[in-house]
Amino acid sequence: LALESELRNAFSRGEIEPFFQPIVNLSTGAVAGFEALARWRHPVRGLVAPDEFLSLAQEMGLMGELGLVMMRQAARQLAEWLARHPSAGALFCSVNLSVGEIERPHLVDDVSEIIATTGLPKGALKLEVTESDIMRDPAKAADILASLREVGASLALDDFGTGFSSLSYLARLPFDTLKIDRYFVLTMDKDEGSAKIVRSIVNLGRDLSLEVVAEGVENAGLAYLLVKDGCHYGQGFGYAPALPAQEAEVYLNESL
Ligand code: G
Ligand code: G
Ligand code: MN
Ligand code: NA
Repeated sequence: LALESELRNAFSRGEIEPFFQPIVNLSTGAVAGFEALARWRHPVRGLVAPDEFLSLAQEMGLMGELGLVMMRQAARQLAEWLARHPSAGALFCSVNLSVGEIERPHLVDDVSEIIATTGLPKGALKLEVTESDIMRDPAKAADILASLREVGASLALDDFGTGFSSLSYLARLPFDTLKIDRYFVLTMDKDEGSAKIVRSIVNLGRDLSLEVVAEGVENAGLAYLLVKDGCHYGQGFGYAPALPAQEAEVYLNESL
């Protein structure tokens, strides 16, 4: 109960902030973008990980608020980095949208306003949604995703390979990016089944003109296998975990 009222206050007090996990070009190591991951900077408990507050936020109906706070801060941070590091090229930052959030009535207006006020280039703010979230109501999701693209966001399908979306839907939805679920990546060096799934997702991405990002790249051996399979981008503890903004900027600078 105490945690509940504290979490409610955390939003108004600005205690929720994004950390940034680098997404790198696997061939060069250069940072291509970041995934923003929420952290709660609690005045007494210190940094609280999402595992400890996401389900509570869900129960309390605060996920819309979380998405908004994360998009605002991530967009503002990215705009600063783009201004300071012109050599970084078309950097992007992705934010996770939770189950049900793509159906939130004001989402498209909010995203439009955030992109306008931060002046981010088209596609720089990327929204990650999961297959299962899309498949709740595919027709409705398709409309909303198209609107999000129209207002300048790009779209990633998260945890790809774990859900049940049919390829015919995937081909019709306006995604820019497929993210290979980390389970397949983590096991691709030991399990031929995982290796085949990774390869087929990379090929699917190529056929549909989608960028493919491998999650869970925990070591150089996995990065090597991914490059051999034609996967261009990855993220994982082999590069960096989610970092506070200042450290993420140092990582960016040193990768270029
Ligand atoms: O960063 P960490 O490894 O602790 O994240 C744990 C889980 O929390 C991940 O599954 C991640 O997708 C989720 N998560 C982190 N930040 C956010 C966020 O801002 N919004 C949503 N919906 N999920 C998040
Ligand atoms: O797909 P999702 O949004 O859940 O991905 C973010 C989650 O993945 C976060 O919980 C993050 O901490 C975790 N993560 C990032 N890189 C790695 C990695 O290399 N290995 C493992 N096991 N988890 C990772
Ligand atoms: Mn994600
Ligand atoms: Na994932």
